[in-house]
Amino acid sequence: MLIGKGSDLRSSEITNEQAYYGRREFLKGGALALGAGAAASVLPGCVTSAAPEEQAPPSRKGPFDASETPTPYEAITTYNNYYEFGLDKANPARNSGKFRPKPWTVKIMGFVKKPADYSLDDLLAGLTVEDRIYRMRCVEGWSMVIPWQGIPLASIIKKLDPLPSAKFIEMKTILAPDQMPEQRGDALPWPYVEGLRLDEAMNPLTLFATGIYGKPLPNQNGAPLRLVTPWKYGFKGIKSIVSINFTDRQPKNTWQIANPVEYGFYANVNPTVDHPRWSQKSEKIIGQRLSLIQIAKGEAAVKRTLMFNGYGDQVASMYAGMDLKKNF
Ligand SMILES: Nc1nc2c(c(=O)[nH]1)N[C@H]1C(S)=C(S)[C@@H](COP(=O)(O)O)O[C@H]1N2
Ligand SMILES: [Mo]
Repeated sequence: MLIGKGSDLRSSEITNEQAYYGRREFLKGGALALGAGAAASVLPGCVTSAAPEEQAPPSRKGPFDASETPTPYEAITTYNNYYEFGLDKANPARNSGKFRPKPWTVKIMGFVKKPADYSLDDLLAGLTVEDRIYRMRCVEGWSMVIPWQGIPLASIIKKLDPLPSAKFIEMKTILAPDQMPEQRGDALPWPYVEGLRLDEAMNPLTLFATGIYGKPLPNQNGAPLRLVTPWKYGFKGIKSIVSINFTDRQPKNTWQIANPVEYGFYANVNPTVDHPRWSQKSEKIIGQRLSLIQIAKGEAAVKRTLMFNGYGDQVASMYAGMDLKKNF
């Protein structure tokens, strides 16, 4: 069954990944998993005789990049949570085609020296877009590995120059019921809101993403601007952001408002604190195509969930002395 997944390779996803990495090795890697004729390559001798580039992970790994194989573009852009466009994973891709991410304005307000309505271009002017391959773990128990393009939120915040009284930021998604069918219903209180402590917002891992696989962010992934905090559950990653408020009070976030027993402010990935209705000890890997080499290495479509999603070295110090069972 896992081997069979290899034959689901679609030309669209091959094209996207190829364009991103600029090399043909993905084609070869996919082909390896395809035919029964390749079965002999599970034999150890054949695995080691594979050409080096077939075994090599994608190039351009930076210090922030996860070593896991990125999830195919197809899966990242068709298996989504974006309730404004529908509650099923397939709905955001189907229902967001007419969403208009351009022109886009972001309102900056609160305890900050440069409050204003910024066009997206002005907000990001002078800042450098970076590549980051991050693990992404949804609170529902599944995960992906996503090659983002984006701007560290710290550089945006420095440019806006917060006042000393600013301790948190609160962000909002656009309210546009004419473009977002589910905002005409009451599945969640709209607009979607999220918050971070200022030090979390300034952490070098925290990104405002503008692209995936080197292409502009698709609507279903939160175009034109969405938050990425890879050590937190995916729901912190608020999409299509239209405002940032610098505040002295801990803001509430949408899932906490909707269900405070199950969802908190911090939402740090934590395998030792189970969700009231399910375990958080492991996660299903979405869209994983296993090559025979990966099968031979014992990789599986389920993995153990890591504390802080594996980013403890970069983030654990921010929570020193805190009871993470209470502050979930
Ligand atoms: N505005 C808004 N942002 C949102 C959501 C949402 O429903 N609305 N879903 C969140 C959840 S639960 C997850 S797991 C991620 C999913 O991001 P992805 O679809 O790009 O993988 O977006 C988060 N951001
Ligand atoms: Mo999620």
